[in-house]
Amino acid sequence: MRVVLLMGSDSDWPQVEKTWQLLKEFGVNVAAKVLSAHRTPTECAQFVQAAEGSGVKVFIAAAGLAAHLPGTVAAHTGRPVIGLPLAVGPLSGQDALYSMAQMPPGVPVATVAIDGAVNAALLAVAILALSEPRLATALEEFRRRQRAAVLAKDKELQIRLSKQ
Ligand code: RP5
Repeated sequence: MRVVLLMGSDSDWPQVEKTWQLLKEFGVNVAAKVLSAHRTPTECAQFVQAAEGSGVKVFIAAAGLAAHLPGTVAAHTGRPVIGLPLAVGPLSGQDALYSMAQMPPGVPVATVAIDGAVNAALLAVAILALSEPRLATALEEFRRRQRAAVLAKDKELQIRLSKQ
């Protein structure tokens, strides 16, 4: 297993499913797990340490509200931790974003946008791609298709405008 996708609650799954799907599309071996920094602190620490020992390269931790999951994961591993703040509750994810982004010096969390499920997966792939040429090639291909899609949309727009 190369990546672990942790979430603070099973209620988070609809917002993190895209991360899971995209990692699968890249052929990344990923496991998903519900663990809470607050509700299962002991299990969280044990799981992260065991995962690091079994060769997990990157952790993605998604949570909403006072989202301490990525910070807790980062406290227990030196491997890269990607924080995915979720739009949950009255503050719509701003609380989770600040919790993840404002880590104290010494324990970094690479925080993506609120509900940034796609970029969480792409960042994990980019980290793995540093040592896996197959993923580097796949990432280049992803960018190539993305570029082609934007250029095609612009072409369609120009055609529509030229008819007005
Ligand atoms: C956070 O609290 C979870 O990540 C979730 O986003 C939020 C609410 O969890 P539930 O009450 O739905 O289990 O820890």
